[in-house]
Amino acid sequence: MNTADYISLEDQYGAHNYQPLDVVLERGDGVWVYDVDGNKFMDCLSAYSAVNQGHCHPRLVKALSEQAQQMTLTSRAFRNDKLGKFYQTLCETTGYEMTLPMNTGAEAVETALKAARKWGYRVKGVEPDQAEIIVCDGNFHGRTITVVGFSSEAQYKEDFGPFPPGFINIPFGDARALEAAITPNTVAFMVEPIQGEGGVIVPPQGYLKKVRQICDKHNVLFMADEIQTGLGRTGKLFACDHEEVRPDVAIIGKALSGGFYPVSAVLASKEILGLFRPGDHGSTFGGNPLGAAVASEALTVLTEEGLIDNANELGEYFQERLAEIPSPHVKEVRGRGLLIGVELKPEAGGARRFCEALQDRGILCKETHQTVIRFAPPLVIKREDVDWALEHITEVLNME
Ligand code: IF1
Repeated sequence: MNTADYISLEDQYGAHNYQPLDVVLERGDGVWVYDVDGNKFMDCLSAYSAVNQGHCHPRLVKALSEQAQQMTLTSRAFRNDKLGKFYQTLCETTGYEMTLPMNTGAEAVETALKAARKWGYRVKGVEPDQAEIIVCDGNFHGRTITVVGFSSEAQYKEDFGPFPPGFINIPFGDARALEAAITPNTVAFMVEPIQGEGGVIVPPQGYLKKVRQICDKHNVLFMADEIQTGLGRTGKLFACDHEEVRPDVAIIGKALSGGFYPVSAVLASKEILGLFRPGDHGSTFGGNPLGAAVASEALTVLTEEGLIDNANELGEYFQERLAEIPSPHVKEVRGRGLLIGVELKPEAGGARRFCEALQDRGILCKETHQTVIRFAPPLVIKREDVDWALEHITEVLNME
């Protein structure tokens, strides 16, 4: 079978809810991936920041395969011997008191929304069914009906309504709009510290600090969706750490398992997560021993191997060097750590053709919002890899 055969199989039997680049990958190692025709590429997407630890990290391969031979799933009807240790590692690494594990990012977001509403009714004293949660335009928090219901992207919602009420949208990066939108029924504000899908949008300096103050003043929970920005991607454990701000609720996923297995989690205080009673919430797979074993190891790898500092150092270097590239097409280079967006001018003819040209030169990345090329390699990347990529990126950004 060659690339075309694999693609036609997918096209015949699978729903066409994606338009991937025509590359069929079969193997990965660190920042490198290999396709079925024997081509080698640098992965500059990292599965949307899920493989921060690099493809097939040996310690994660070991953790996964050892645990797979021991036990994979118990359900939460019984306890397992990996869950407590995972909780402890997660809480000690992040400094939160409690956690609630799920699988995908969208599930963790739903869990956080439920937690916020419960807190609103039980602690803040909001009347039943009146809770309001404020979110931002340009958000991306997942694909469930509740979550797409407050998306500002028409395509994400079209044909999927009706949607649950109780969500209010405000502009991203605008602290005044937040304060103006708060009512006595507001229980939470949920925000991405840097909007990923929105086009790698970094809010104005001091925004998150102001959000913290406003939420404190009005007794509203500050909930950060760190699913994409968290776990080292931006050069700190959390993107909120850049402003030395601690949200009441942090939502993580993706790199929590190093891309081996879907593991997500909500992190918060006992005041918030302690409100859940048996039967309130759950998941067949959430907190399973396979996920717990892999996630414990994935967190340890991040900290022990210095990947967060590497993201900080090489992210800054990568971004600076990208900004120096003389190119007729580039409007702006922005981002934090190894979450970098290169926005092209409207007349550049869209980012997709640049991604395809990069693919031809051995670099895989994905456009977002038609005009932004996102560079987000695994955090194990080395300086020489960045230099290699920059040579090719320079050529591509100078094509006709
Ligand atoms: C797809 C984007 C990235 C996320 C944030 C929650 C979730 C995501 C901040 C949901 C997921 C993914 C999903 C993937 C594409 C991707 C994405 F381009 F759509 F925006 F990363 F940039 N919060 N993001 O970024 O997590 O349920 O998927 O585990 O194709 O939908 P999930």
